[in-house]
Amino acid sequence: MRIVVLAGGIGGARFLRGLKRAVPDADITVIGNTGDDIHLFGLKVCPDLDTVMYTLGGGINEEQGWGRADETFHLKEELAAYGVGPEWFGLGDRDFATHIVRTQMIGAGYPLSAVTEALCDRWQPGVRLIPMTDDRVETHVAVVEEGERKAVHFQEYWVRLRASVPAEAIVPVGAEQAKPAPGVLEAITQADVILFPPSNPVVSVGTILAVPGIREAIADAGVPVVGLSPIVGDAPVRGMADKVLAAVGVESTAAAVAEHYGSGLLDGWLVDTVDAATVERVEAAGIRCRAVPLMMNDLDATAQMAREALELAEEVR
Ligand code: GDP
Ligand code: FO1
Ligand code: CA
Repeated sequence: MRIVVLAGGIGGARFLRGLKRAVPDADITVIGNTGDDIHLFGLKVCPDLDTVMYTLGGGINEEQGWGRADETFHLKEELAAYGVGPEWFGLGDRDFATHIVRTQMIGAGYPLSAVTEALCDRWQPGVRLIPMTDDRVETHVAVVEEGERKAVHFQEYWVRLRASVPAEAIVPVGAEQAKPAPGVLEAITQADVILFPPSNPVVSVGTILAVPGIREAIADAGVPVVGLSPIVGDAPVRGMADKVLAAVGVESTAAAVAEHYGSGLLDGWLVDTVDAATVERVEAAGIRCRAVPLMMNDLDATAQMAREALELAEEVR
């Protein structure tokens, strides 16, 4: 079975671990979000690609969900001693090596997709991880901070500001001009099923869908497209997805997220059992819906979520 998954960072990566457990023989292609990417200290950092790679490759900091296990921060401290920031972004020593290798290869002329493949040679994530595009896309957020309107990089909004200031707009800068990376459209066209994991609908899955050609290819693939809600009991399980949903005018409920994707894209939607009362609303929008446990507390529970998603895909096929 060929499965395509559109993934952000932590939610996508954890779901993928369960999916691999549920269907060990599946051929899984992950289309990764690169809108979170940021250039720091002359290096290109790809948080969501790295979160997927480290999580599936066994190098992730499990408690934190991002960054490397067994990490130290000597380099960051030395940079700070020179007064070189940003101090609000925690790049560790082990993680730095990834960004150095990536930046060196890009400088030598390799596209990000080839670089990602090379990095995955070390980590062996057990899936094919492709960035959504080789072109530069950076999500920026229009905020009002201390009465002043300005645009900040998504990482500054998310990590420094903790999404605590009002976001007026979220713009994947460069997306309109970006082309899907080699292999992205081919994987979608050849897929037997397409899954949206419980990733952020705006700044993870939404950014991937903003690359011209990807949304259209998914809608036209003619195979089941099934998503799992990142919103449980009217709030994100982790993080601040409610803030970015508000910025695009979508309420933080499992049903509203399904409607936001729409029946033109989504055939099936899983909500958590606590949201069972919304199943009817989602189905009224033309999307087949089931309520099942959606908390990724351990690998067994996550694998069961993946099985439920694949079962729903068979129902709507
Ligand atoms: P990020 O890039 O690291 O923010 O990760 P993603 O975009 O892939 O996923 C973020 C989303 O994962 C958040 O909106 C969370 O609500 C969701 N999430 C995290 N853990 C769980 C879980 O156990 N169950 C569900 N349903 N969603 C989760
Ligand atoms: N998230 C944080 O909340 N604080 C950090 O200092 C931080 C550093 C960081 C470094 C490398 C990396 O791959 C991810 C990192 N993240 C950090 C997570 C990252 O900001 C994620 O993109 C967002 O949490 C949302 O997707
Ligand atoms: Ca992300």
